Amino acid sequence: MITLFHSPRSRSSRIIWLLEELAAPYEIKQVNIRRGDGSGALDTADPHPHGKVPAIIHDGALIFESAAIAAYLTDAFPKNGIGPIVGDKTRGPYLTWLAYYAGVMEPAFMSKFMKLDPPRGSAGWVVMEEAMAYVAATLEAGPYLLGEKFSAADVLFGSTFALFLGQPFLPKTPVLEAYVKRCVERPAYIRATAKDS
Ligand SMILES: N[C@@H](CCC(=O)N[C@@H](CS)C(=O)NCC(=O)O)C(=O)O
Repeated sequence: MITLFHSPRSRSSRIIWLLEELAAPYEIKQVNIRRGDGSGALDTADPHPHGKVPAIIHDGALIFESAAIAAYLTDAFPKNGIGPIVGDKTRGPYLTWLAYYAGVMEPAFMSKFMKLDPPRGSAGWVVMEEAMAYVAATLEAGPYLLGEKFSAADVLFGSTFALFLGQPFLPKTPVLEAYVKRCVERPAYIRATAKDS
C-alpha cells in the first residue's frame, strides 16, 4: 500500500492521476501546506523535509519530488506500461523527460512567472519560450512526449499545461490544446479529479 501525502489542487493532484493510471493500491493522507497566497500552514503530519507535497511512503521508504515519484512508481508498477523499463529503447528519453520537467521546465515556468531572466550559459535551464518550442515540436510529432505511447512524463507535463494553458505566460496553441484535451479525457485523469478534494 502506498500512502500519498496530498493537498487539494496542488502538485500532488497529478500523483493521484498517476496512481490511477497505474492501478496501484494507495491511500491519500490529506495534509496542510503553505500556499502562495499566504493561506495554509506547515503540517507536522507531512513527512516531506520541506513541508511540501507530493510525498509518498512505500515499503517504509519516503519518496518525494514529482519526477522521482513518477520514475519510482512506474518501475514499481510496470503492468500498465506507462514507464518504459530498463532495456526498452525509450527508457533513456523517458528519464530525460522526467529530469527535464524538474530541472528545466519548472524553473523556466517559475522564472517567467517571476519575471526573472536566467543568465544564458550559467543557469541550468533555458527561458520558457525556448523550452516550450522544444516541447511543442516534440508534441507536434507526438502525439505524446515519447511518440505514440502515453507515459508518466505526460502526467507531469500534461497536468501542468492543463492548469496553466491560456495564462499570459502559456498562450494557447492548437498543438498544446489538443495535447491537454488528450490528457484530461483519460479515464484515470477524470477519476483522479473526482478524488482531488
Ligand atoms: N519540486 C517539487 C515541488 C513541490 C511543491 O513545491 N509543492 C507545493 C504545492 S504545489 C508545496 O507543497 N508548497 C508548500 C511549501 O512550499 O511549503 C515537486 O515537483 O514535487
